[in-house]
Amino acid sequence: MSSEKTLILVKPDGVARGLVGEVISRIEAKGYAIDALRMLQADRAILEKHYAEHIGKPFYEPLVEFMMSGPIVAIVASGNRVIEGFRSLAGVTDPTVAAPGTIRGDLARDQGTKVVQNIVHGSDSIESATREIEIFFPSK
Ligand code: DAT
Ligand code: MG
Repeated sequence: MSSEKTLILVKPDGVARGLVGEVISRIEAKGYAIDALRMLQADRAILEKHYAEHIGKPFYEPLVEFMMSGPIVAIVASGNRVIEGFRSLAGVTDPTVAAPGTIRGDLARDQGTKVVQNIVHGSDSIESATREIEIFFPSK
């Protein structure tokens, strides 16, 4: 059985604060494999695809602007139930209430911005993971 894959992004706040290694360490410490990794400056076209589900929401434009504000790191991680497992490692969307012990709970807080800045993205389903991996790693 081929193992499940997920798309993880270290967002511009995570890269700017020097937390790339911390995020990778938590993925590896949990026991997931890093299959692919690249640093990039995302453009609007790639983000419109990635965040298509959020088009029209009040935080959509701030989200796209934030994600273009600096380099990001895209990671494909794999392992049984990695999609659910990484979402658990990341914690809930709002870092103020994300549980201590999670990436968002330990490393992020409300910055008073229009979009929540919360260090990482993780795919939320097998369908999302397949779609998102193709966006950031077109050959995989
Ligand atoms: P998640 O990243 O936990 O899957 P999401 O897909 O609902 O959350 O939203 C994508 C990102 O947009 C999220 O990480 C932070 C931001 N965001 C979500 N809901 C928001 C809101 N109500 N106000 C401001 N930013 C929001
Ligand atoms: Mg999401």
